[in-house]
Amino acid sequence: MQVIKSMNFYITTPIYYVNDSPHIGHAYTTIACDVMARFKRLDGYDVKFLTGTDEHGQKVDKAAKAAGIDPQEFTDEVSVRFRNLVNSGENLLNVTNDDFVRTTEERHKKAAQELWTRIKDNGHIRLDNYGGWYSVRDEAYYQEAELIEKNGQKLAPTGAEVEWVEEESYFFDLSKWQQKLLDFYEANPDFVTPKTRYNEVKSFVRGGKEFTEGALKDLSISRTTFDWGVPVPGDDKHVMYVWIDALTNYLTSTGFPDTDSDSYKKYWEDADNIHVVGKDILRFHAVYWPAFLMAAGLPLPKKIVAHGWWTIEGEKMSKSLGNAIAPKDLIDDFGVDQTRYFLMREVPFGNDGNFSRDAMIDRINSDLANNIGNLAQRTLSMIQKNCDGVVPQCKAQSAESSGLLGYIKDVFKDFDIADFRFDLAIEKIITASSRANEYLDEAAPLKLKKEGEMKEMGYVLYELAESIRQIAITLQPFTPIAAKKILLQLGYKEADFDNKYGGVAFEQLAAEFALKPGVSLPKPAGVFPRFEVAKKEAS
Ligand code: ME8
Repeated sequence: MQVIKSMNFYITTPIYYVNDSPHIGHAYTTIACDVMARFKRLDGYDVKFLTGTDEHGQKVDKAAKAAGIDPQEFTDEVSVRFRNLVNSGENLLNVTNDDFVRTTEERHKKAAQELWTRIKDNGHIRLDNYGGWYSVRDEAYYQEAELIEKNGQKLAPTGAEVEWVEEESYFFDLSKWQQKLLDFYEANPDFVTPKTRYNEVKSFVRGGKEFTEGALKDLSISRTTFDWGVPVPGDDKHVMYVWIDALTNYLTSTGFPDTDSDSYKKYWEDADNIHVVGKDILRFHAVYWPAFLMAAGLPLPKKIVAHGWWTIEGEKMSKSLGNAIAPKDLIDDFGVDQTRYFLMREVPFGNDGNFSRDAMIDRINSDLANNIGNLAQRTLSMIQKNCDGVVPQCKAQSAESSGLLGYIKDVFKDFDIADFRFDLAIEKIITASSRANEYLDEAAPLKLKKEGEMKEMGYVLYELAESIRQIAITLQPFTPIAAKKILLQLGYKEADFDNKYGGVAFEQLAAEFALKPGVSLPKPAGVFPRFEVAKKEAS
């Protein structure tokens, strides 16, 4: 039996800007974090999962002005769209976040001001004048040398428009952290995942292949030309740069600045704390954030995980193409479990991915309906019809290490999502299910029945039902609704899900928790319907 761990696990999504409507890219990060959070709970960890909205800065201020309303009213309205994706609203994505932080909340302003004060008190902030390029879309400063020219216009390397900004500004002495950051990366080679991104970050801080002193410039961290932000402590003329404000959200939710609180100790000081982000914002998380924290004398997160970018039917998502897909549309069309499954299955985490309806329909039908769904439906209805709806007897060694169950035991040995490779964990589940389907065909329980081999038939059905139990346990983080339905059809009760694990814990994969012969099962019902293209697409 697996030993229950007492480790704390804290996982966060980026906090999303409220100037945009949620799309598949936001849903992807949030679902990935949820799958990991559920996985860790089922594995015995004490988990905290945080998401939220980034509500300050010039970009949001401009969007509010364009809508003709006060920024607070604007953010109150639009942050609901993001809240409705998660557990703090309608929960369209069926996720299990424990908190939702909005940067306009008092608790957050307090945390951001405290972080600023600590950095300032440690001598790392000074007042000066800033003159340079700023992109509102990226909420980022760029050096002249980084800019690209297109049709005579200067643009950020991301293609965003830039404007020349000159104002009094507070500066963070980022240039002084170059060597300390490099030492830190060297000592913590797993700080950034995947490895290619780790190398990218190191190279950025080094200033290229060879170490270039001064590659990191001091960072302007306050603005005076608008006021939609957290006021700088002791100087109300300035608001904080939106990124120093936003990054602090990860501390806010742990109770910071109350560093004596249990939750701060548990989830910031003594946790495996991980920030999951898209590759677009890796630099902020893997360079600025550790430097801010070191300067404030606070512990650093354990890991930054960067994922790739989704395109839609081969095209970049963009406002001008109008091709962004709203998570709600996907869920309405395909179902929430199916959407979660597809996004986690389709790309190796870290790589870019492409969404296409055809690929989605193919996955739903081949993996979920024809493979897992069919296995459960065929097996459970045979038990219903031929075994009086009661778990049949097993061979003495069935739950041990022979035949189908031996094979499945090997597949699920040390079941894990290593390096955020959701696709590989799912592959194991599909391998187990495919083998069970083959066994069903080979062992042909109905043929055994015809031949009067009722006992043998029972043995085969027992092995299949027990395999399905293990498949459903491992499916829980990915497709929680269907996995639970299957487990209920195998005799589990509601109370088995309402516990600290959030479901049937992975320790129950062990043989000692195998199905008990004689237990009566409810009538089965299909859990993964086929997606009928003609019917749906025509409507
Ligand atoms: O950057 N593919 O917020 P944001 C995959 N507020 N993921 C995508 C995506 C795509 N096409 N588009 C967006 C911000 N994302 C800041 C973060 S954190 C302290 C502050 C996801 O609303 C991805 O996770 O622009 C990306 O990092 C995030 O949305 C950016 O969200």
